[in-house]
Amino acid sequence: MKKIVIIGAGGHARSVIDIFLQTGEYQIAGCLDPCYSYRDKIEFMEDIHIIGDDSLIPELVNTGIEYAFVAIGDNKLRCKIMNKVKNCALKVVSAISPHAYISPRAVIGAGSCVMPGAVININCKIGEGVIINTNSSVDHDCQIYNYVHIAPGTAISGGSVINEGTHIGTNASVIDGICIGSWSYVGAGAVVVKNIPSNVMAYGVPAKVIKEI
Ligand code: JB2
Repeated sequence: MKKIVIIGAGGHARSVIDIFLQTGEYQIAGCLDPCYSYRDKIEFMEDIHIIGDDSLIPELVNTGIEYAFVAIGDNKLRCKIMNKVKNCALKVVSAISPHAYISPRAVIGAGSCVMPGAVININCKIGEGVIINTNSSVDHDCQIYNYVHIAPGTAISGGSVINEGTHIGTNASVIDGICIGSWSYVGAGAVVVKNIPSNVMAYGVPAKVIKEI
């Protein structure tokens, strides 16, 4: 069976492992997490252990592990670690819940995860290292760039574009045809009815830019 390492051992890793255990496609060889440095082979969940920290990444291919998934919620950190993993011989895969709906005409990049209850509709392009979280929806013709996080319950309406690294908070709504810049942060429950630039924090109903970040 194909062996996979999970990078990170927090709440997000637990959710991603739950998907891999359901799909049965990979054997989980363990997790990498910095907390390994001060404890030994920690049991993380159900016979899955923390087997080391990120210094192990370059050596893993020599131990028969070919695949990796970076399961860290923080967009910047996920981007940084995914770039490190790509420079080694590990293949980055996606984690798609069997309880998500994904149009056969949508495209999903490597290292992205789609959680239970999520809907990705026709002609959507989802980049690499993206999180489409529980019960969120991305309607037709949207473009979601690399390292974006669409948090639980969020609705992105048709033809919208969310640029690299942006976080759309829990239960936010984005009307159709909106463009949100890169590395911005849209707060929980926001209702986005106008374009939002890059590197800002915006929230409220309707969403307003509060500050640059
Ligand atoms: O450089 C690192 C590193 N920095 C922190 N490399 C590796 N391999 N792991 C790192 N970590 C580890 O990520 C921490 O030691 C910790 O074990 C884990 C982060 O766990 P936490 O539960 O705090 O966050 P998360 O990223 O698993 O989940 C967040 O994002 C999800 C999408 C939370 O906000 C969740 O609520 C959310 N669902």
